[in-house]
Amino acid sequence: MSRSFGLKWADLHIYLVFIAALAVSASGQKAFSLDSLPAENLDQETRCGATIEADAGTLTVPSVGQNIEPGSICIYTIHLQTRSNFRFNISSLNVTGGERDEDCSDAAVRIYALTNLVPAESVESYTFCDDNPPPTTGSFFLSGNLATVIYHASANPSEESGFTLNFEAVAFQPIPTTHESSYTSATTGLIRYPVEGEYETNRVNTWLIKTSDADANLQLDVLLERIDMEECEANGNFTVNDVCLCDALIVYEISSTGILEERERLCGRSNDTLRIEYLGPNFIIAFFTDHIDVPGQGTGFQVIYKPHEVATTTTTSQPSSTSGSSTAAPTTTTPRPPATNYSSECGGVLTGTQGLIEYKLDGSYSNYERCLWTIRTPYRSGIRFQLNSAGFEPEFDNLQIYTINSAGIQGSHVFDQPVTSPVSVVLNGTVALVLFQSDFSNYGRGISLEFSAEEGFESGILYYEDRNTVVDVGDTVVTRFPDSGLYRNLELSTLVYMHKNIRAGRVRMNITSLDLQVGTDGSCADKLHVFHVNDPTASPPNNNHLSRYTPVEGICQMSDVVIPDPTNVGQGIILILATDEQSRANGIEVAVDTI
Ligand SMILES: [Ca+2]
Ligand SMILES: [Ca+2]
Repeated sequence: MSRSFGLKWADLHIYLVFIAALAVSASGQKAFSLDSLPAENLDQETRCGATIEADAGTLTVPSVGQNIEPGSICIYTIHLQTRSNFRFNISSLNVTGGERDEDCSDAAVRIYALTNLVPAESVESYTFCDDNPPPTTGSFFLSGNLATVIYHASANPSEESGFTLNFEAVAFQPIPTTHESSYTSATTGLIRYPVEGEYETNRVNTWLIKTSDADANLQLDVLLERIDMEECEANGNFTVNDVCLCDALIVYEISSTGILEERERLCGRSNDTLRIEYLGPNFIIAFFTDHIDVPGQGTGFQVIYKPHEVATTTTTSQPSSTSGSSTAAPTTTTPRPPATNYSSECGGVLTGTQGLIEYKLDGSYSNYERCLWTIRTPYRSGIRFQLNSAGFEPEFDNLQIYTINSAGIQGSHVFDQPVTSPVSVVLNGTVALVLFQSDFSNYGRGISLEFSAEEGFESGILYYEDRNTVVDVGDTVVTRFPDSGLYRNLELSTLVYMHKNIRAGRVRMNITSLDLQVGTDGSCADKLHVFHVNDPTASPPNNNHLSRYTPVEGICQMSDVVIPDPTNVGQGIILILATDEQSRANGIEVAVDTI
């Protein structure tokens, strides 16, 4: 059984659940330990950073038991909650590269004020290390209510390396600013703020994107779109240079040595897409709004980021560097992507902008195989599938690809011929099911199938989760979806249950709970689609093993199902949950076993 969770952070509200573990009351004080942060998709070992929302606290780096990679960086954002202006003191500091290092270039703790109220070149900041220590008097101060603390770990750390930073808000007058913050290490993402309607005034929101946790060498492309926010000019009293003093979106890049640099500052309105290429792997997006409650302030912005795509170099000529060599045309070697993008198993979830399935590539498949992989290219609107090789029995054994949308199956393609040189197809969709099936006789070599996301983006889906479960004889799998709480708006999620061995039986499903939003006209506003994997009833060759079980319009409440349901049976069962942009409910619970 394999199971995978998708990115689920596009709306920062989801992260407030995580942050609740850190949040303290306005006057409370708490030590922040990374251990108290719930696991995201990443081991604590590799994660180094957090968002902190409090008026006072202590940041200890590393936290107990934490192992910080030499030379890596850790990033924290601190949002004061009710008062502004920071008082800091550093109660312990052991930050040194070993050599004399007055400019702290080998290792450092850096603190920056993040604000739209001063120009980029005037931002307040501090840099400390052993050879440039904090003031001996203890305290030092920083304006505003938002700071970022960046730790550049030494490449040659000692056991004592690290620091302890205490902070508190010192302004006397409380300020009624609402803060929200989020942290992610996902290498691809979409931030739309607000998800719908107009943003609220008097807020500071940050998104800390630290993809170096996943890959320190990433370069990112960041697209800023749908910019629609208040600019001071609209109120008349400001010069052009001051227009971003009211509401503003700022993109801060953080270098591999922990130096923060403002890359973009935007306000006003634009339908153009602003593209930042080759951004480093770590950045902060900060959105500031002022206290002026002007109706119609704007619908916010959208940010899409992804690894920079290197243009594919297609070698068409003989290799030029091999003198005297008589090799044939160069063979393309496909580097193996990370594990989430790669499968050599019979089925699973692959997520990423590209990936590879190699199934029984060096041997033969068997008769009666059924393998189903779920492929997700997050927030992208098309997927290219390239079959590099396959030794199918023509027509009777094949690879069936189906893309999914809120209506069910969106597009499909069947590869049913042996392949020795790559063939490819592009299908519209952001998620696909890939079914390999072999019939009762005659088999051949396995398959190598690559996928890669196309250029376009799918912005109609904000949330997803894909699960893919292999059910063996005697297993009973009970799934509640979502695990807890309500499902999301604009969600498109998939649940797949495949029988491990179709010669040994089939899977059976009972829907034990179904609570999705019903529209005012009684139709399903949010819907569940069920498909079965079964042999077609038509004469072979058979290239469509998926059949719809639920009505075309989907199902959404218990009156739409029967229990027990003796006909909800197949070699595999596929559930698709598709929700609209508003009103959420509890979701589904199903019990799956074998017969
Ligand atoms: Ca066959
Ligand atoms: Ca809904």
